[in-house]
Amino acid sequence: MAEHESLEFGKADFVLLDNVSLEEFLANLKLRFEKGRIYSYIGEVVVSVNPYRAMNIYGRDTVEQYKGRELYERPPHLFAIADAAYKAMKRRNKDTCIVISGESGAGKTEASKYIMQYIAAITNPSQRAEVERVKNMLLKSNCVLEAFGNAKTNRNDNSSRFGKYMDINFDFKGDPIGGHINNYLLEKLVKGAPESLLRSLHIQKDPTAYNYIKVGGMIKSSINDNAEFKAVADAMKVIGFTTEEVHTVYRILATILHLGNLKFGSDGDVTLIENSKLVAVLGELLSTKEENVEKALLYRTVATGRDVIDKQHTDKEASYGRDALAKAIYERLFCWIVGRINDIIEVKNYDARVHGKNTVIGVLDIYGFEIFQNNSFEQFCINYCNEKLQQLFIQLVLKQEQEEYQREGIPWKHIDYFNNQIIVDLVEQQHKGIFSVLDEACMNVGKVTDEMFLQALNGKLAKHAHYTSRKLSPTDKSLEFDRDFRIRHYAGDVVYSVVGFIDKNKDTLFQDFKRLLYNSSNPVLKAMWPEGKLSITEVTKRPLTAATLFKNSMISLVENLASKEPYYVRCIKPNDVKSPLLFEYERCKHQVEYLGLLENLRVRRAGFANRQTYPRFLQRYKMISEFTWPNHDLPSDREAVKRLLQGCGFEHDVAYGKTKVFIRTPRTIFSLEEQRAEMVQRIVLFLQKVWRGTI
Ligand code: AD9
Ligand code: MG
Repeated sequence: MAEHESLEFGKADFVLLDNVSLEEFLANLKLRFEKGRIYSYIGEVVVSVNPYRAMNIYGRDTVEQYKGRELYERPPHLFAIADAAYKAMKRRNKDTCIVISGESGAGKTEASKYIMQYIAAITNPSQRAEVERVKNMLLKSNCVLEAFGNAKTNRNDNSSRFGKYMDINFDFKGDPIGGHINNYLLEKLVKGAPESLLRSLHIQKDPTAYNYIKVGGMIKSSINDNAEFKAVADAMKVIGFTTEEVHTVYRILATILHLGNLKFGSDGDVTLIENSKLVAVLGELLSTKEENVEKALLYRTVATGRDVIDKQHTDKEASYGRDALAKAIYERLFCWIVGRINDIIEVKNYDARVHGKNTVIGVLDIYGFEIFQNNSFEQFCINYCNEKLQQLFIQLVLKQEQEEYQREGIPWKHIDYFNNQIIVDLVEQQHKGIFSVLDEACMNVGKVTDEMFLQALNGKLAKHAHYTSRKLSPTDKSLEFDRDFRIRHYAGDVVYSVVGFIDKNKDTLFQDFKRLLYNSSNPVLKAMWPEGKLSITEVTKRPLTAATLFKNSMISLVENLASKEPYYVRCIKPNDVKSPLLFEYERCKHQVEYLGLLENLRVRRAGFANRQTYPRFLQRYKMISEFTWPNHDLPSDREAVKRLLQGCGFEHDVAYGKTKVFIRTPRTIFSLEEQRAEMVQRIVLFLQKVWRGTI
């Protein structure tokens, strides 16, 4: 329970509510939001409501207040959870992670930045230059990644279009020594993507001169382009990008803009480029010959038996190829930037044999659950990712917790919750899952259409409780025949349009483009396209599909998180109009429901904050009781622990399982820790006296 807060701000920890009901939960959340208390706890889970205004709660003085404190000693704050994760890592030498979830615009990315900032602020007390350097890199890398990976959407002006998981590595002293970033599925929509950055290139003053910016349709945004651009340029320099690399980045961005303006037409049987002057510009930007650019745009080299022939595109194919190229270039650029940042921030010169194990805090900031007017393959992947994370949360917080009480024979009334495994399976299961059906459709290049893919889904999933389509529910007018299917996600129903699923899932970039870019005389560009060195006859192997790559990366992400001690931040978006005053009740209620916060609270209220095996407990605390110090003569460790806790007056706050003791409130642990520290001090003083011969 968090102290130092008056009740006029509501209950700082939902555990203290008089009744666990949705109404009480929301009333408390609303009251706190209105009083400017944007953070609350459910035990150790932080619930955060986006304030949509600058809060004066992240400064140096606040950092000092939270540094080294226990969670319940101060009002709820992100800093407290960051400190808890940091302490757990330091004290127990354990890898920890902070998982931030919530829907688009709920405040995840901001939260991840405050957490990073806190960790940077509390580490390196001895001001080692190397640690300062690493910290600076970690913070700066964020700015660069956001510039390239975020976009304005109608839900968030600065929406992350990629998922990010960042590991921060620490040395034995707890100072950061490096890091690593994993990025997940950058939404390859050039439209609207790095708009502010593209515009800042000043190729032509009027941004509407570029088709790719125009399709984005959101020229106005709240972000200050020039300042932003300069910040990014500076950050890249600080991180260690060379001048040549930075120039290449600009050239690539300019290339993308120009590509968007290329027009194809036909003259009889011949496809041609109408504004051919642009081809020369592209050749120059890509450090390659103009005629090679033209050829790659208009022709495709195909191997037929032993012959290799150039096949001309139709103008439609050529336009398609152009867009695919622009997206692919952008995605490559982004992955290359992440790779470069990783090269620079990775842990160097750390010898575990000399310095001990290096430990990790992972911070996951991944796109939130999304429902747009029009939902496509990207939303499908994003929402699948959220199902995976919800499953992990269920596994760790709800399921394992309850199973452990059962195993240990602690009296426990089971708490019901919706297990979303069935939806995870619907997407990822071998053979029957949606990804498998999609991959199968993509095997038959050119023959299977999006509609046929939908028919295949209808055939396979007709009976699935979480899947439907117009064919399966003919009366449902909100679904279009041959286009839509609906998934009942844990967070709500989403209708997806199959249009584009097949194209987006395949690696559709013509090999000719890869060769073109690999043969660039710009070494940075060349390095981005290593597979372009394969000759035409070598490229028969089918690349993995986007769905398979994404599924694999999600599975390994979840494995990685599950191996660490998790801390959770659950973000809530109070309204859709970015208002600091509005708490839209129904919207918030929906989020509280699907985030499973009530179940979380029920388990927490019935549960125990801490558990330890009897021997481990004794090892740590035996010095505080005359019955156990230096050794006990009771029949079992279990009895000894009982005796110790009775002696301290904590009997009411604990339960004795088969192998572990369970402690209900953190306060008890804190008190045990204090007594221990006091005893250790006394013992040390005593021993010093013995050594000096004064006793
Ligand atoms: V998305 O899934 O990437 O589209 P996020 O990451 O959940 O989304 P983000 O952190 O970008 O949302 O927050 C959206 C906006 O809310 C920010 O740009 C801020 O204007 C605002 N925000 C969020 N958290 C805070 C905060 N702690 N203090 C002030 C905030 N403003
Ligand atoms: Mg974000």
